[in-house]
Amino acid sequence: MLQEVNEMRWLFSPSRGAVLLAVVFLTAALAGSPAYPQGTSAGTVIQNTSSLDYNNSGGQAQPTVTSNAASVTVSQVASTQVAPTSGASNGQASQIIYYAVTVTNKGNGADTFALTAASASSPAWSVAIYKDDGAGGGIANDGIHQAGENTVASTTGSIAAEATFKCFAAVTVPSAAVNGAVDQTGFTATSGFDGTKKATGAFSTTVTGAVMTLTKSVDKSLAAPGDAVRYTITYSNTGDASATSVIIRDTIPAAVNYTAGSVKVNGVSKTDAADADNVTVASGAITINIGTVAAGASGTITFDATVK
Ligand SMILES: [Ca+2]
Ligand SMILES: [Ca+2]
Repeated sequence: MLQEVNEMRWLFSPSRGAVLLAVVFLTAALAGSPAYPQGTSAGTVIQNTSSLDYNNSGGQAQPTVTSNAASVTVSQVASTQVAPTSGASNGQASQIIYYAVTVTNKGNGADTFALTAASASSPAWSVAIYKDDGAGGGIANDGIHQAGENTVASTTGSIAAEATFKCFAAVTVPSAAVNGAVDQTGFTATSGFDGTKKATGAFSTTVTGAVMTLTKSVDKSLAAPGDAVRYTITYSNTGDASATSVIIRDTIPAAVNYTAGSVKVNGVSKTDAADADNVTVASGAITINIGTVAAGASGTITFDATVK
């Protein structure tokens, strides 16, 4: 932890018009840029003496008279900063959104800040604060949440003036969240030295999600044995996020004979064999591996059969 102890002594001799400044730094600091708190560091003792020179009535210079030292000790002032102060993200049901937050000690002495975060939704969404500590093979203090970084943080721990603490407000979108719902989560860092000094951030999460629909039709409502029929399956993503790992399955009715090699996906013929074209027809069922369907996208599958 960065710690800095400064001792400053001022010697001022106005009669001579000379100013002597002696600054003694007793510093134990990490490598890199030094920490300069807002204002003089708490605990710094500022000492000031005066001196006087004179001659006696006979004109002989007399020894310099030095005053006592007047001392002022700098008191601690608490202050903190949360950055960013706002953020927004989309999230899908059951997804956890991680908002990176940096808390900075803007006071002039070491301080410990209590951290809280809460959802304003009713019922409230689940919110946690995790350290950006590199746990589980992650990278510490990079502002990116890696999978193992799940160490709960209730305070920053003691941090020096101008030092920072990095963490995440982790907002869980409820599994039953409805598309378009918006949650506001507030983050607060409160000084342990002076509880009236706090800083806040506000994070807005909008629920998005994939919504898949599936319709099916056949080109004849009345067909005699031996008649050919064509089935059409239409899939669509009416949501506002991509659907992934989409698989469509169709069990061929027992009263029809499937026409071998008749499956088309968006007009492109597919083989019945289990191969790289993502369509397989086996054991009386058609399996189509669609993969990802973007928001607003749709597609059509057709296959032919003959009524037994
Ligand atoms: Ca990280
Ligand atoms: Ca195939």
